[in-house]
Amino acid sequence: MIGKLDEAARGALGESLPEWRLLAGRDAIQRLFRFRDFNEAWGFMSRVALLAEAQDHHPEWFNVYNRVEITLTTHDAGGLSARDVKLALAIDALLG
Ligand code: H2B
Repeated sequence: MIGKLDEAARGALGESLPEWRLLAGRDAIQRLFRFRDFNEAWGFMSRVALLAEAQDHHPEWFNVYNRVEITLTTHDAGGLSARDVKLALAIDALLG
């Protein structure tokens, strides 16, 4: 069973994942992505889907045309865990 992030790891989030914000009201991080069009957004989502399968860790997400909103939390832990940080870093790395 994976545990939740400790205080030190939470404190480091602002530096390692500056584009992600902590959600109010739930233990999760979220980032909004905006692309040129749906084709680019869907291409990105396809790459994130492959990452998610490879890591066996899956996003909550919402897409409208060129916008993708990704929320990460660990359902097995009931909140943020190292799995969310790992996936968020890999998602950021997709964007170069
Ligand atoms: N994704 C997320 N975001 N949280 C989880 O707890 C989780 C997951 N658990 N993907 C995984 C799959 C688990 O259900 C499987 C059985 O490994």
